[in-house]
Amino acid sequence: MDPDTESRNLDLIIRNGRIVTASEVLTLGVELGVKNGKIHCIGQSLKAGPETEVVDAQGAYITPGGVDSHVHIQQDNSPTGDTWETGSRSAIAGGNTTVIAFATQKRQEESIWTALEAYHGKATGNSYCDYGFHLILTNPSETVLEAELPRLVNEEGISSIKLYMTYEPMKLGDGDLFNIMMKARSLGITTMIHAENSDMIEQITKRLAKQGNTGTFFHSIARPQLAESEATYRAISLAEVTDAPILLVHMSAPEAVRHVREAQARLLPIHAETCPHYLYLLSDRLRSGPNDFEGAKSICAPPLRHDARDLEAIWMGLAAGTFTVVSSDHAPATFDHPCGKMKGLQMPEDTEGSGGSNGGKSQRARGDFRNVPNGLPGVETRLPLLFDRTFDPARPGGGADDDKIRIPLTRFVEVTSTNPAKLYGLGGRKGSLLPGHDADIVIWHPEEPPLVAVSEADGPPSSSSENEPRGKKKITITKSVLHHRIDYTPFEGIEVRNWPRWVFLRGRRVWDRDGGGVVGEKGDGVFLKRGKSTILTGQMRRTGIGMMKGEQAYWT
Ligand code: DUC
Ligand code: ZN
Repeated sequence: MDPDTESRNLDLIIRNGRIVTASEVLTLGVELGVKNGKIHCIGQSLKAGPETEVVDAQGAYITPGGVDSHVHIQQDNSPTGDTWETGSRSAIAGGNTTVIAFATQKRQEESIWTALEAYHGKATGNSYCDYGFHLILTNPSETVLEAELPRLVNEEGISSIKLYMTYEPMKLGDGDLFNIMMKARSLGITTMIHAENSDMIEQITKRLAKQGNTGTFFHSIARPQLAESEATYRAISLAEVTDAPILLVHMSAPEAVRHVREAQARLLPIHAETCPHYLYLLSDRLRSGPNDFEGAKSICAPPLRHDARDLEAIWMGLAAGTFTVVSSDHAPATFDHPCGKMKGLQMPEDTEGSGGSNGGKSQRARGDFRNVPNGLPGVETRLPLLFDRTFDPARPGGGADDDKIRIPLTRFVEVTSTNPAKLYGLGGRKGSLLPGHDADIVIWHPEEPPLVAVSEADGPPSSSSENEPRGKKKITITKSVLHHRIDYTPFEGIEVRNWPRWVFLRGRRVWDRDGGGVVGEKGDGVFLKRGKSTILTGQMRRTGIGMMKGEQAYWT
């Protein structure tokens, strides 16, 4: 077929935008051609046929659909969080076309299949975006390791597991971590690790409680940076001795990140992940007033850190290449619900005049951080928050001179789409705007002329009905513009410069910010059977520090 005829058969052409990949910002005029849900070609002056939809990006940046590789949706332990319907809807509205969520094996379950079946049941037919699962392994019995994990990766398309070093119902000791890493390494499974020193946290928490220090702010005191850095170092040591690749999830502590950087400098296969809340928010948000419980809205683990220099160190790690991915760790709990964040607020037995056992004296409701569910909503705000700090490396100056700018657009694409896809076995299919990949595409609002703040008279950003590009206006994050089912956002009031204007999932428009919002449907998303990771920091088969070459052979 001659190239012109082939072009005329395209389902969709996106013109007049600036395509961003993990390595380049392409010049204006390079176009995307889409056919049968896949990116078919990238070229100039692509020919439209009678059936071809043509979209004018009006000079805006075009990035791959976001791959949020760490989201908690409809887990058994989070009854007031998002359902698959609301969580994936929120994902799409924030520019994500793929999420990887979790299926949790309960400790008493001998097999992993019970959990997998249940979690598939929750998601099937209910997702707006494509999705996969990581398995949270809590009972690594011989059968699970020897018989079930090989089937998990080779038959079920689940090529990653998550292990906890803290949390009573899920935590694993060093022996289990060691044995699982050995197995994961031999199967090509990617192992995610939540690294915090459980005993340290438990002892500090007990002592805080003894002194009556249970208010929301004390959550950040109970989980010091040292708890994260010690556990991170231990996890890296286990990975080194077993020669297994690992990813440390949601890193927040600069000292812990330093361990990762040092390990990577020795070419160990260590990956790291951070999240927007560890780039934007500080522990002062955990303080509640005398008559409120606001601090609970910012309780997550690891906790928000105390000092602006901590945020800066995480930005620096991102700019310097230490982090492989930025995920949201979307783990919401409704604030105003007795089983949500309010679980940590003990109502007084008596109020003034009720004549209770305290003789009618008024008592305040008492906050107890120990009972507050950990986690923050963030799947919808991840991309806009990160995009806000980017510059265009292809433009002279590119905006990098602005004080708050931290990373090039190419790095943004790398850590939010391309790397998570490759790390979790979706390379070649998701995370890149290249021929053969799924046509998962985000078109942002045009950014020129230069950005100006929205004035009061302009009204809220979502209320504009005319189909005008709005990239020149800043957008304020508020709970009312988001699509999760949670009654707050921890990023309330933060201004960002842009937001995904249109989102395409496998070539179909599913988000149109000015023309109806979510225009895709529940059930559009399909389960992704994933292959093995195709990205590695460092090298495998290295000799651990202080070990003889081949020493492992004595015990493997
Ligand atoms: N911490 C976790 O370990 N999981 C979910 C949310 C959080 O904050
Ligand atoms: Zn998490």
